[in-house]
Amino acid sequence: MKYTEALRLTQPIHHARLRPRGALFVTMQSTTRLAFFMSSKLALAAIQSIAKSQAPHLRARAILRLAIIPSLGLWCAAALSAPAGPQQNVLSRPGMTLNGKWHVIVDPYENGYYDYRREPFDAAAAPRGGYFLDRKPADRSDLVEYDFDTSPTLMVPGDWNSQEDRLFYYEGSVWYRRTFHYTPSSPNRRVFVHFGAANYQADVYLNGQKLGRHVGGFTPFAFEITTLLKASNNSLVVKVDNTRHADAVPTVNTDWWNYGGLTRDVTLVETPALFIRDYQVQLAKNSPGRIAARVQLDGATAPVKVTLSIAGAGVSASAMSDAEGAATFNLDARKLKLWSPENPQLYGVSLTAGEDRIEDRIGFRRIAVRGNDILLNDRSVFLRGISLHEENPLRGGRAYSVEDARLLLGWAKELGCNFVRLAHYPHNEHMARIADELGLMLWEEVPVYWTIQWENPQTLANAKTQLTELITRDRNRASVVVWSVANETPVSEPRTRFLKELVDTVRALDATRLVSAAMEVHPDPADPNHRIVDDPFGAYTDLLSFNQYVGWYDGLPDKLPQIRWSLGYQKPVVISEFGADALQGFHADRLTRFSEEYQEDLYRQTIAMLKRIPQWRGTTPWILVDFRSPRRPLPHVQDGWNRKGLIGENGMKKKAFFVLKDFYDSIEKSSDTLPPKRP
Ligand code: GCB
Repeated sequence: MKYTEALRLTQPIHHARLRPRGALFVTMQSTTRLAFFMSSKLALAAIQSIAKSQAPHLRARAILRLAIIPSLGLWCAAALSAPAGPQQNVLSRPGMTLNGKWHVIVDPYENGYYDYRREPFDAAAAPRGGYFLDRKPADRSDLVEYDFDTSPTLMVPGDWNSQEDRLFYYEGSVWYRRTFHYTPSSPNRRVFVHFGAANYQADVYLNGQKLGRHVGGFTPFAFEITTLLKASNNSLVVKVDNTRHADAVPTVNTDWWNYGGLTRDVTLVETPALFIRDYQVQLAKNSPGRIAARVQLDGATAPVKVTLSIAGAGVSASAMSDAEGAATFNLDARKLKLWSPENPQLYGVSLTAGEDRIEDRIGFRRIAVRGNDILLNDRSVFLRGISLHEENPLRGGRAYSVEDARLLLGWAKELGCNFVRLAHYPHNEHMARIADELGLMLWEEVPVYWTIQWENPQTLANAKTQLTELITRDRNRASVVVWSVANETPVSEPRTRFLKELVDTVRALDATRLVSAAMEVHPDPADPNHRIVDDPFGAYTDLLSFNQYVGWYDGLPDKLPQIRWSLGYQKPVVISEFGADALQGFHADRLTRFSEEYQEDLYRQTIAMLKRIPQWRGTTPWILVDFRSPRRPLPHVQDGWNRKGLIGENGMKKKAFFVLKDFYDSIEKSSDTLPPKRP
């Protein structure tokens, strides 16, 4: 079965039965929510009765004493604000899609969030305003200055910039609201609302109650809504804010479009009370021929039998969960056919625990480095790659769907790639799943880009969270072979410390893949043709990856034959970027900037230059397709597009596409798993 056929989220499940709200199924979150609700109600009632019954001086003291109750409420509200932990493989769970038209209110002054004293409405024990209340006037005299029902709509998933001309450059807050009916399929089920991503900050409310906030524009998050959900007329409101901040990840300065909105799928996900929250089923790192698996349950109060089976490989085993609700497996995997670009073998994997059952399609392969080689399943491999932004130029805007993934990764296959760098932030989950199917290895990355605040602990925590959410989502994807923690960050001690913490985070979460970062090159003041890579961070990565632009930002392509390299590490070199802008269809001689001929010549000469690096083991040139960037204003040439694509915004291939394709085809013919011939 293909991955697309396995998507089961488009069909709503309607059942008439009511859900019991037994104590066992009230989660921590719902308990605190209840406490908050009760405490604020109690406090209000008490204050009203004091106000009616007591003398003024007694009144003040009594009200002061009661202030403790709403504070308890506020404490509880704070406990509500974290999203539920990450869930593995939500795409295969039953539930209901919330994709489609959502009503939106554009709110540049954040009127719907702050009162006129700039206090957030949702910080009050009983909010008196705020668009999240989704109010209607109670009668003709009632004053309500917004109305979702008559406000315009935007499609979800989708960025707002490419859907509405007036929002093309908009950076700020937009409120999204969607109403829905939903009854879980049987009693005692739990329900979560899951967001593939919202750029950059999302405040989420259901039926007027705050579920919490998520920060970070490219990773998934979910909130449990079991006890707040009604059978009909639920109002789900999300304030999405894509304002750039200096202390954020990414920071204010990037070379891509800051698309805002609910950019990925939104779904209701239904599970039994006890369910499989997370799992990692991969080959064991140090024992070839064995699978090491860990399954994490949610809602287990006693040991539970967990089974894991891979029917196609005759594997089936069970284990009891431990005190943390985790079950571990170590299984014989000698019968498995390994996943590779030539044979992207995936196996149906099923996991069961109690009433829960979840199915996945997983590939098994080994990736490692040895000396200057990258080993895929113990054979040296050359990474025939390309970089890619998450944009569909033909429709415009962020890519989000299976079809988008097939279009973009299909172009990479046409180019002869076995490897794709998903730059510069986590792309949607479909990308990794389609790459699994197509046999493309992936480099996945977090937006630690250029000038992050290296000494700000909140910025570090933010980067770690985004990295954790990405790895948790994709660590069962055979396609993912590299986690990259940064791009072109300026060398300094605080920056290296920051990045080292990210490497530690990766290794703690997933020791089976390679770690890298796109580093920089520096010139030798004594020799104009000498380039050096000696970033101290290179000591912590598995690959020596760097971006270099000799011939574009650094002289003209004629310089390329003279360039010599000093590389500070004996590691496989993967050139994470090189390239030149070219406007598709603009033809001139090879020294005319922005012509296809300039780009074509630069590719030819760069490939020849890179062949002289003995430890060269792969590259991801910049970039497969032109992409939007506000840094690129040159009229009639760029018009707001970075033109370094090998394919234009119109989907037409430029001449350089064929230069790279010829090179990749020649490697493939000589041997797919050997580096190119050294000169
Ligand atoms: C880079 C950056 C990339 C830019 C590219 C360019 O080095 O990593 O994000 O888009 O250069 O086109 O200048």
